[in-house]
Amino acid sequence: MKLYTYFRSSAAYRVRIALALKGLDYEAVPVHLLRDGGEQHRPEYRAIHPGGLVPALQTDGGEVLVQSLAIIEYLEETHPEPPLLPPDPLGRARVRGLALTIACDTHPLNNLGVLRYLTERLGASEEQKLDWIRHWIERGLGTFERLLDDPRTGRFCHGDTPTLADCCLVPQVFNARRYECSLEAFPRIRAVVEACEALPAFQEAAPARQPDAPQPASGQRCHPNQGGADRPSAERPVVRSRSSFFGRTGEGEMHQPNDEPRKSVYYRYQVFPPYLPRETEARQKVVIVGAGPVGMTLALLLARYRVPSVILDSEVQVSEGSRAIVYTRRSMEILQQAGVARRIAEIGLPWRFGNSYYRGQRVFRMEAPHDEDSRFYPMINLQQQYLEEFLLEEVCRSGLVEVRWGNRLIGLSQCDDGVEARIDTQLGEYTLSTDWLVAADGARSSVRSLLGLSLVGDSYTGRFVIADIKIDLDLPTERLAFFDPEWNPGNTVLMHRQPFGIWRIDFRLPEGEEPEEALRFEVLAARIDAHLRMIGYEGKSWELDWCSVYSARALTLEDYVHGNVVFVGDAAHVLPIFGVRGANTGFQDAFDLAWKLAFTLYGWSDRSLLASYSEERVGAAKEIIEEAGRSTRFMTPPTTGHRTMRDAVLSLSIENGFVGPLFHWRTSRPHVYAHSRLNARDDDQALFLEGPVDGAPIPNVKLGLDDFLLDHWDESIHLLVFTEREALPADVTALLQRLRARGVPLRLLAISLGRDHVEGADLTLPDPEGRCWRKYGASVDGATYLVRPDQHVAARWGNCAVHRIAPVLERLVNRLGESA
Ligand SMILES: Cc1cc2nc3c(=O)[nH]c(=O)nc-3n(C[C@H](O)[C@H](O)[C@H](O)COP(=O)(O)OP(=O)(O)OC[C@H]3O[C@@H](n4cnc5c(N)ncnc54)[C@H](O)[C@@H]3O)c2cc1C
Ligand SMILES: N[C@@H](CCC(=O)N[C@@H](CS)C(=O)NCC(=O)O)C(=O)O
Repeated sequence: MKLYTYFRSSAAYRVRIALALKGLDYEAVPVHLLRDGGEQHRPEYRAIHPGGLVPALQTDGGEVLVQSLAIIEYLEETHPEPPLLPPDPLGRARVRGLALTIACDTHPLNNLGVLRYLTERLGASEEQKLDWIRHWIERGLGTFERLLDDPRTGRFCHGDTPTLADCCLVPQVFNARRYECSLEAFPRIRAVVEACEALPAFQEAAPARQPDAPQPASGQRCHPNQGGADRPSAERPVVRSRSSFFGRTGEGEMHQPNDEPRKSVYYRYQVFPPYLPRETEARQKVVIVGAGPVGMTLALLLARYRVPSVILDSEVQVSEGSRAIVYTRRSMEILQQAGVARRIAEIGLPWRFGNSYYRGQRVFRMEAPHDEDSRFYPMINLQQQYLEEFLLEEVCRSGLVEVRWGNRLIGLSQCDDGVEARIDTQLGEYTLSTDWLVAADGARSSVRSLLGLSLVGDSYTGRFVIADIKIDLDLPTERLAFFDPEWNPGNTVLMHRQPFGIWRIDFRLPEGEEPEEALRFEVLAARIDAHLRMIGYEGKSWELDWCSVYSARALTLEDYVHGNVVFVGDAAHVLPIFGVRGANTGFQDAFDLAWKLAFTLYGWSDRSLLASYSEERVGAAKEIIEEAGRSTRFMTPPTTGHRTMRDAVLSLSIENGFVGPLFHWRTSRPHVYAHSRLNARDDDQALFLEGPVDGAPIPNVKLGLDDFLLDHWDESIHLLVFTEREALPADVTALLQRLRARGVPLRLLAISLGRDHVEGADLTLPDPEGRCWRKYGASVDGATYLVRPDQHVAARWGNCAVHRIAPVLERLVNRLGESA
């Protein structure tokens, strides 16, 4: 017998299980479903299976059978032992019913041809495709789980021996794991699958055991994580042929990113070629999974320490749709360090006012603080694709970061001192070893699933439509919020201007409405027209660029460091976008992590520095979750009580201006690491009436025309000394010199009212008007701030004394302590 098969085909997998259970020998002929557009479509194969699908079974007499279930029934009739169907008609009907729940109602919806139609013909994004896959698998397995709630279920689906139903269930669960569906809700399925997987027949039939399955390119296996590396193989290969139907041995090509440029009315997407290494590679220092805003920012911040990194991204182009459009001043300060702030400022739209309307009347006008010490506006609007493009340009310029497009992380295993990652590309699979792996792979993080980690927090019931339209509106760049608008009573509508004539309109889906319905063009257009009518632009023509449905979630991992895997950005936390928290929070993660990871890699500090990253950033996420919960409840009151309260605040505010601030939700702001383990125990907080406290980010100060304090910042730990003396204390400069000799980046900045040069300082910043002195509350000569590379204060003192500075420096560079 010949079985036309493909290692990952779950229909072929069913037949392989049946053949193995019955102990039948056969020749496997691999048909590669992806290579060159799919070998199953070639005329030679169509002559065997006119539908161009696997499996097909050729009997010894030359007959060709198609359809996995028909093939298994044929095997059952020709080789009745052991039976795969029960002896009684009712039992047989039950087993066939279970099998068909998978084979008819679940699997076909996720077939390769269907998925390609979705993305290539209907324009579904990769994310929508994944959503689709998971939806149908979870629905199908849900039905199966309920059907297993039956006294006839035994160790296996029906009784205590495997049947046709088990032959179908196990491959479907393989698919479910592959697409990271949660099996949490299916305890009966899990128990049955566990029993099946313990049997040699099921092990032999598994995809990883097939000769056409890709062999890892290099590296040693460590401890495979669930869903990660292949199972160890036992001997007794049933499948004999390694050569493909078309004469080539198979290398994996499963991951198929969408390589059609995404559609947009204003942005031209560039498609990058997928990457596969030609030969075994040396171990990397840092592998970052995800070329989103946070992954690329981290790579650039690491490059400042000469730490090279490899970024993997499953896609071959930048973000679909505008997504994050509002960046805060703090983000710009961080992006300035990454080298892209100027680019963003060139085309971004800065703003600082927000207007809230209730039933047609303006009830509150918010003004974000902005003064001459601000290099950047409180907010700047720019579509995420541009931000990613600018980051990518800088990444390429850095010469230290390699971006590998079309590289999807599918497995990982950790050893004591590193991580081994398995990567799937359309050109094949390979393995990459690294000292550290950073998960920046977004809200649906594969790394999180591979490590079996769960997020904690809240998900809110409200779902929101986000639509970007191109329209010419003569409105200023300000945030507009419309509470209880007449066309959408009880809900909230937000509007934001973006560059290139694009406006985002963001509103809540009516209760009970499905996202598909809300995104149907006619439905969406009617709502956009109604909104334009309400704000006085009736009949104005517009063009839709992108739309999506978003649900508010406020979730975080409890710990961001797991062995040598570190989480950042949306992979670490998923936050509501009200108050522009998504990407903006991620930049702060990256800034906190970059120096700590670099210091650990260089051996200047031990892992406790990374523990401080987790503590500080989990603390920040939890604070945001608390605040965001309030904003979200205001925007989308979850109960009648919340709605009554909110409406009361809104109506009162029409008459009483003081009420307005009550409902102004807080926007993203930098977190103060007040309880950081890195902060000084011995400082002089009380001596400072002004200025940033321990753990706070330092404020910017204008020093001259187009010259600000933070423009002078670099990757170092900084000692800011406010002094009028000729020279800095010699023992302090000597201490820094000793650490610098070991490579630690340290800088001494003197801020002087009258001097251009202070001896011992790496840089003297003249502050003739005393603006900087005042802002930092420096009231005595020698006032000193010890500031971490991420611009957060570690300590401040009224004098510049080596015995006070040394212990705090030791917290930051704790493996060089003695020599300091
Ligand atoms: C509709 C919408 C509107 C938003 N508006 C705002 C806003 O106004 N302001 C704001 O701050 N935030 C906003 N956000 C959130 C913002 O887009 C995210 O917070 C931000 O993109 C997170 O960046 P990230 O780099 O952590 O993850 P992502 O941008 O999600 O990047 C993750 C990357 O990882 C890749 N990846 C995923 N899995 C794998 C894998 N297995 N192997 C390899 N690569 C993988 C993905 O292809 C992707 O490129 C919005 C989000 C949405 C959906
Ligand atoms: N109902 C069929 C399904 C066969 C099928 O969908 N096979 C998939 C692999 S699991 C296939 O060949 N897909 C190729 C394609 O869609 O181009 C069976 O059970 O045999």
